[in-house]
Amino acid sequence: MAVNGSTIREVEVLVASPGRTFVTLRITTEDGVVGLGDATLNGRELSVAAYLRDHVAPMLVGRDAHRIEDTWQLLYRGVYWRRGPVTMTAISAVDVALWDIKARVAGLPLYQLLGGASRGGLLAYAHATGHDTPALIDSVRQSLDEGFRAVRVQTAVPGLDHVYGVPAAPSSSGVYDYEPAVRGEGPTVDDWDTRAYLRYVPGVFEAVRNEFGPELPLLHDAHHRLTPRDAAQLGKSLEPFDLFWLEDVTPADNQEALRLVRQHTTTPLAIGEVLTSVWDYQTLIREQLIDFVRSSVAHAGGITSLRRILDYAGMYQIRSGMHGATDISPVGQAAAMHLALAIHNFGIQEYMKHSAVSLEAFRTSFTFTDGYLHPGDEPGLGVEYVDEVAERHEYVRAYLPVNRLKDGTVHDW
Ligand code: GCO
Ligand code: MG
Repeated sequence: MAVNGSTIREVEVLVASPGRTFVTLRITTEDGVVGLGDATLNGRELSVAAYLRDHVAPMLVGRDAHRIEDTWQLLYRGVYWRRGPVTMTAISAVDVALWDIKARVAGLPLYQLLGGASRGGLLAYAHATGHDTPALIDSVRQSLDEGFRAVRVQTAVPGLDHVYGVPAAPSSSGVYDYEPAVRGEGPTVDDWDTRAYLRYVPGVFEAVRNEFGPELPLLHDAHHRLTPRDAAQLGKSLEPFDLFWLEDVTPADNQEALRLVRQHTTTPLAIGEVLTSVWDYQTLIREQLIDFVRSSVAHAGGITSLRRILDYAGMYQIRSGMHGATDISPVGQAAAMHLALAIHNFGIQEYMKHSAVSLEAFRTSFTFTDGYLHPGDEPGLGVEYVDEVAERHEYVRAYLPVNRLKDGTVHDW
């Protein structure tokens, strides 16, 4: 292949833990144009790093960086083995880095190449949490004070010591400290009891609604823990509190589980942060079993592939709600914002702010104003990787918690 300015010269896999672990792909062309992609898969980071370093990088050097679709198909179809989070995260990183390069070469912010802005900004939602209802109400108020106009509400459950979305210790910060995943030799253990949860949660939403009135969009994440019947009960019991969405009610493995939930409740359903391709959504979208697609640009095959999922969803009035927890790096968050600004069927954007140290390692140019995100108008994604800072934060292994029932049985986390 003849070498020209857009030929890929170098592919680097950067692993560092500035505040939490991020894997970043950096692709450089012969002309010295640099593109970044987020390759972070929380708790399994080094698998993606090895996949990229050992198998993908050697294939990319010498290719034309502008051939994004062809590269996507090569990495997806060309390996024979299909899908899976490690493969799809690796493909995502390459895809996003190539879009970053193309936009930088064009001298345009990426959203311009995706069709231009369809709106002025992206309604973002915050995470609020508390050990008890007064603490939770304080946490919601804090989010509103920071400018948010939509809030996800997670609560402790009496009788359970450690629950997803709630700080491990009653702390004044109100920040959920399982993000990042816990560093150590193995996973910490959360507790679970579905009946206790189903009894308690509706009262919490009643208190939050009473405090903040009918307008504020409220969201909740059930984090894959319920059976279809339990999920239907939860959806029904939350109907009076008019949720913006109820997320991940059942494990996403079985798409058909959502049929029963849908038949019994009008509470809007969001699903998919662990889904990685359009095939994972086939039944969910075609049968209109969900209202929001939760996949991230970082795990569902990049801009190219998530756009395919969202275009398909748009045919059924299903909107975006891209995953934006802190395990999506600032590169992945920026990519989500460019895509979200350009598509027609945008719904809402999760925005969990990164720590100060993470943001020293990734210089971003996106903005958050009066509850709305905007990716900014720098060429490309608008994110710079600061090697000197990242290199000071060596990789530290970390695990997401596991979940167990009272009798010790492993449950979905
Ligand atoms: C969310 C998510 C996260 C995940 C985390 C796992 O809705 O933001 O559920 O909190 O638990 O991204 O890596
Ligand atoms: Mg979630």
